[in-house]
Amino acid sequence: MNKVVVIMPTFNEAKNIGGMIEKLVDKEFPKIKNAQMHLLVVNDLSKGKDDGTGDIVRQAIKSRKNIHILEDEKRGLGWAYIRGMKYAVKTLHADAVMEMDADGQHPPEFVAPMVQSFLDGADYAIGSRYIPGGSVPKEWPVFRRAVSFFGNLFIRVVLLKPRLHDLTTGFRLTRVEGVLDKIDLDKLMEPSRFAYKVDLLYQSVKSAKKVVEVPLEFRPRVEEASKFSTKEMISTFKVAIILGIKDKQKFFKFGTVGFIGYIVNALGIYFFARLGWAEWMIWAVATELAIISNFTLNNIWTFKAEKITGFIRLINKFVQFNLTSTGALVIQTVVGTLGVNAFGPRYRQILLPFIVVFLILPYNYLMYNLVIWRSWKLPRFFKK
Ligand SMILES: Nc1nc2c(ncn2[C@@H]2O[C@H](COP(=O)(O)OP(=O)(O)O)[C@@H](O)[C@H]2O)c(=O)[nH]1
Ligand SMILES: [Mg+2]
Repeated sequence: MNKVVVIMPTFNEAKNIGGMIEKLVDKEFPKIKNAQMHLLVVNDLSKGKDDGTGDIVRQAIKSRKNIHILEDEKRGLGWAYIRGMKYAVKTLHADAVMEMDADGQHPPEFVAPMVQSFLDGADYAIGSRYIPGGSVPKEWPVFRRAVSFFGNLFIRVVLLKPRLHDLTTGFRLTRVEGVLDKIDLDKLMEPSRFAYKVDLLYQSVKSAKKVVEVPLEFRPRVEEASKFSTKEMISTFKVAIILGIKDKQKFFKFGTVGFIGYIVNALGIYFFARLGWAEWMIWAVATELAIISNFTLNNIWTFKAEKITGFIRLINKFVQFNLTSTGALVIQTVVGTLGVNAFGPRYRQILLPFIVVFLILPYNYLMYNLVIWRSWKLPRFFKK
């Protein structure tokens, strides 16, 4: 049976944790029949002012087999999750982990649908406040709602993730195999802050084949005050912007490599013509040199994270690369010919940049990401 570990970070949550354990572990867990449910509390100690959250958990552990606790000096929310996730994978052998708050804002009855989506094949489930069925607390003033909504919208745009609606939620489920085990937790950005969420989401969505959003009714806090602050918000935006730029860096590299390919092509034509080669040979060899240059530079630079290695694989991929390049040739020839027929030969030079920018570049970028280096995952409906 699949094992799901709910990781719950706590920092002075003595007023909330007892009730949470009763509702989650005693009431909700037994309702989930087809997964083995565990709770892992990651408690950060508050020097001198600790409210005894850990003692309450240890008391609860005495009469229950599926609760665990990790306790340490306070290092921040991201670190708590990192420690928790490592422990859940290595020691508890979890098949999936969940992120969940201790303060009642994530109602325990919303755990079951998340687990169900995992059992139905989801690799990453996002507890979403901004899809039908989800909500933010009615008690929230307009300003707080606006900050949450627009903050989210901003991150959706910056990260180019318009299909996802809640990128800052703290209620999520991650499959270990193929998703969590692909992430280097020691290298998360801003691990001491709430901003860890954005990097973790970004990396998880990259590896997850099936991402689903499950409605979450986000509730007001039961007791005590939130630990979220303007500082946390700013660092969250910062992480989103850095990740967004990193994503576009790849496109910039792709463009640069394409430009170098163009220079190689032009130089080839120039030199081979001076050598007095047959016309078709000049073009064929110069074009192939550009293809070789594009393939090599993209492999070691643009797509270095997905670098193709090994002689046989390189040859295979290089043949594929030539085929997709032929596709570009066909597009350019067909659209160029049609365009000149429609508008007249005077438009030949004007058509070229349009064809390159609006058709060839997107086509190549798509092919490289989907077929050659496979850094994008196809959405499910393309698959059998
Ligand atoms: N272990 C640990 N837990 C934390 C820390 N900061 C916040 N938490 C816990 O993370 C959860 C979410 O924090 P909360 O203050 O409610 O943030 P909000 O829901 O965004 O307003 C709660 O269960 C907190 O107890 C921390 O530094 N360490
Ligand atoms: Mg909270």
